[in-house]
Amino acid sequence: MNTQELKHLSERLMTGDKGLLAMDESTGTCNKRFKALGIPQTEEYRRKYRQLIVTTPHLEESISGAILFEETLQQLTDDGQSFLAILKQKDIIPGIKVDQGTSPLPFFPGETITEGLDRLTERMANYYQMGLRFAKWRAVIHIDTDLPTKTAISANAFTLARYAAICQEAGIVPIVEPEVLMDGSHSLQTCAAVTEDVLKEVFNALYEQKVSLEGMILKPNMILPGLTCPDQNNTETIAQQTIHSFMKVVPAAVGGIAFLSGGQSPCLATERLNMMQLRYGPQMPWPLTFSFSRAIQQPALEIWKGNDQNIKAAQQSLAHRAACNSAARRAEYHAEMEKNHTSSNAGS
Ligand code: 5MM
Repeated sequence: MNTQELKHLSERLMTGDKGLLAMDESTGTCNKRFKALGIPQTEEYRRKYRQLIVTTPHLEESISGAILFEETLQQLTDDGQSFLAILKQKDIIPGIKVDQGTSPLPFFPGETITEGLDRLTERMANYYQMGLRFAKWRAVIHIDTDLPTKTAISANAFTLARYAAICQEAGIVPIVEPEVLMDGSHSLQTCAAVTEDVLKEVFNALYEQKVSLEGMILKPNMILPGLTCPDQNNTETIAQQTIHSFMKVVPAAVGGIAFLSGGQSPCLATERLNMMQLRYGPQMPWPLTFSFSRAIQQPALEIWKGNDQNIKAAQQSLAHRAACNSAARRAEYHAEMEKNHTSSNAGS
């Protein structure tokens, strides 16, 4: 493992005021989002959509890296350029989702384990050859009565650490994504306690497997009340609790933290990131940014709807959301920026 190279790569991903764009929806997830908007669920429409994203003007001003799905690696634009080549021209580092989704965890109803370790070493070497320099693996943790169990937390932590070690051995920066879901009526405090438990277990496993923390990026959930919790806390409280929890359990050596949006509305996700930077920016030991999928893409998808005539407007929306999140990273985001962008709150 070349730890210096990995550290340098993670610094490039976390550079300045930029963040990551997650465009790695698996076929099932992408089709589900297309179906809701009446977009044909075909490979060609997925290609058209990913083409719209990677050719968006000014995207590179806010985005340092894009996480891709396997299918996208082979796809070309209408004029025959590979998506990977376009990203590289824009100096956006291409990454790849390498997990193969979740399966039920045997004997633990309601819980899941992420699949994809089989032959990962071999796959990773291929990805490196293709020019991919970072990867992503998502573990999913459910909150419910008596959930999550210790077994689900430790099985997922062990698997995340195995994946991260395999990445680093191949010269690829791992994005480690343990997502505690927003689904449910749990409180902010419950989300904080569960997220802290999960992160403690994840960092123990990473340590056991000799993963270089400087050469990895954590992609966590923000600390939020459940979607149906009657007490929806304000932005100030969410920012305070999120940073408080992470300061307790995320080692200072970690290359960076890049949040998932998890189903928050685009504006709220931006506003909360902004508040964290505004109140706690100078105290944080790690760079803190975004790695959103829905909170960047959903308004653009709703404008595009599969219609070529809407491409330009959809791209403007995508670049706008990316720019708002970049402003949030500088603690300079404000509601005025949403004027003339009426769909900014879509997609919750
Ligand atoms: C939690 O999902 C990740 C971040 O997206 P949001 O910002 O929308 O929460 C996302 O990267 C996710 O891992 C990919 O979309 C792949 O998801 P699937 O369900 O297709 O494996």
